[in-house]
Amino acid sequence: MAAATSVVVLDRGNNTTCTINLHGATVVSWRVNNQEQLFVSKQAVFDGKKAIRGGIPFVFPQFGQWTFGPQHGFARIMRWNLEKPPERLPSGDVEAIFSIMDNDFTRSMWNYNFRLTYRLILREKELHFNIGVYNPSKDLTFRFNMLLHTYFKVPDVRRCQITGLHACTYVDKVQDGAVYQEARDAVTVCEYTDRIYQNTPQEHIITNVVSGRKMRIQKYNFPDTVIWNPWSEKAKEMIDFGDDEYPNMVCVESGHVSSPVVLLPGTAFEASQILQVM
Ligand code: TA6
Repeated sequence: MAAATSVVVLDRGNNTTCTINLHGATVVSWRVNNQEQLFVSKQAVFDGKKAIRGGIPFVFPQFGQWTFGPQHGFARIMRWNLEKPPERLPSGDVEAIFSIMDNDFTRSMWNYNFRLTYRLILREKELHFNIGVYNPSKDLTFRFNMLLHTYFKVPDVRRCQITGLHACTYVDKVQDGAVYQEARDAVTVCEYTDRIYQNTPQEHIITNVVSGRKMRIQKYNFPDTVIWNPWSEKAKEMIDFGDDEYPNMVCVESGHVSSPVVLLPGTAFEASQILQVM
């Protein structure tokens, strides 16, 4: 019996593709005119157990440490269903839909019924993410975090500027969770950085990504933005991250993490993100 495929490829032509590993529905490649936009560590592990170190891991139902289960929740270490295989739309764009729902594994940590659908649309220079979380219960409310843990590939993170964070309050996990307000119009990353910016604008621009281009991030119902780079000291501590890889990545993560989504019985939550190469 052939092994069930674990990789789904959206091919729009013109060397514009998006590759998703069903382990965690992790987007592991997004190529625009054959230019890779995402960082995946050379030491990433694809054993179907550990989260993939790079691309776009899907963080749900918990961001960060979790009493009931693994850090960043279970979605990024589950095998997802391919709800709708890649289909070319009349526009020429290509879409696919992935999903997970509760099972013995998830209920052993988080005893709620849920349905989660994750629609990806590959456009000429954009990647669209549309997410729906549904609470099928008749009487139980559940709370969750959700975040797209995007690792952008960059020639040198020290030359990147990230806009759209000015005056935002942030929790600095490098300073034991101390809270500050961002004074800069454009944030640069030149040291170990791990910050949760709260109630951020819907748009960020990252400069000097691949080929010196800009990356535009638009997000809806993701009120927070996490900025992370492990720098040399934390890079050395990660077995699935090369000691010399930190200059070539920056995580700019759209999420709903400072406060949980509260999902009442019979209701749904929707969030979306658009990444655009400019
Ligand atoms: O998004 C930033 C962060 O929460 C950091 O604190 C760091 O833990 C990173 O995620 C990676 O977490 P992981 O569990 O994938 O090693």
